[in-house]
Amino acid sequence: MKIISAKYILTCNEEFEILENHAICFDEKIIDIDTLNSLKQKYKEAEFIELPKNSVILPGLINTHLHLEFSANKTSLNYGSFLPWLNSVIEKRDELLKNSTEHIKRALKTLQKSGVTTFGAISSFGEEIELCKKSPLRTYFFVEILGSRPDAVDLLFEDFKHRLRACEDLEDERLIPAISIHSPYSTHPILAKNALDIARKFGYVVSTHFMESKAEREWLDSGSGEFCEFFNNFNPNSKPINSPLDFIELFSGCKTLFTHCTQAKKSEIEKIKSQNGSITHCAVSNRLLGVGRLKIEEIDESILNLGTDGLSSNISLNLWDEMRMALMLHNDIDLNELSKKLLKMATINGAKALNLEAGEISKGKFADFIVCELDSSVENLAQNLILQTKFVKESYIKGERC
Ligand code: MCF
Ligand code: FE
Repeated sequence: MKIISAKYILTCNEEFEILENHAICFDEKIIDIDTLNSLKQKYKEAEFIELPKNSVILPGLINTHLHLEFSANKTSLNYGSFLPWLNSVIEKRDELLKNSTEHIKRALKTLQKSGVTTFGAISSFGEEIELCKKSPLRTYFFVEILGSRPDAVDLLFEDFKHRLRACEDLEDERLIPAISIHSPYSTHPILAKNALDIARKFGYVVSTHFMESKAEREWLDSGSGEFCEFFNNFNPNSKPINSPLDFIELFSGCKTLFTHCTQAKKSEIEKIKSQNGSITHCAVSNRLLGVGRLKIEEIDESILNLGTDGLSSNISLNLWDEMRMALMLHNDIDLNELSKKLLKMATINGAKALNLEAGEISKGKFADFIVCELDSSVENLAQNLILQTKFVKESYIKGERC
């Protein structure tokens, strides 16, 4: 049992309470929160961790959506518009995957140093699983399934189950199997249904890319737009395989993170919410792929969480960089209000979306927290943390320093 105290504790709870000159008593979980004196009185045998005077404790950050596999990318892919990007991914994929090990290791280090304690890795091929297993961070390993040809469904499903089994074999508290249905334009509903049956049976969390681009909107609504040419290259007379609302319905009963949603309609967002799902916002990725800004001010804050997406559509996997960029991108929202909202998206809301008992400094939650050093008034703490933090001083996961 340990006690740690700080000038400020940003609880990131629903009310966004900030405690001044308080301390936390913890083992694997948070046992108690009070003034240092009362905790020392109450838990006499606990070891005391002394921090510098200007320390701030907050929950470990949660990056709910990234693709480690494409970590080798710097300048290989085309940015600015979705279809040219997608075509460049298909063209450069093998090259990017070939020598990615060192890049993935570096990416995992960045996550750790920046204060991420949990992340969601979307995995198309599964090669990065051993590196995730070695990392001290909690990984939700989203085994991805995709493919639109009905005649390939059986083969693709077998391959998916094989990759999922490999993940299940390594499962422990820090490597959690999860499922990713790539998107409504790329995944046949039978394939999606089969994978989602497994998710429901084992209670796996699910992630999907949804309504990311105008091209996706036009294709799913009317079989028109840029995806028409894209699919006709593979198969003349292609038609969309999912309708947006039916696609969302497939996920009912599964805890699902719908990523991007930049082109989603109000009715679709309402349906996601009514199914207890959440929306993952990837601000930089959306900007780089030219898919429009997610109007976060129009969406219920509690269903929003934050991801960086991969280095295939970002220049950094550091969630502080992402929050800084999001502050600039959503330039009509009050700076301090947006700062608080982003910090909640990156902590408590990420945890809720992943069904994880963490993401806030509250009794009974896992002792996953980080320590930053910052001189700031309490009023501007949220915005100053985002503006000034690149790396954190310390990270604790399940009460252990890493
Ligand atoms: O989230 C971004 C943009 N939207 C869709 N897919 C991806 C993103 N970053 C990487 N991807 C991957 C996806 O997992 O790119 C491939 C899939 O493996 C595109 S489908 C050929
Ligand atoms: Fe993605």
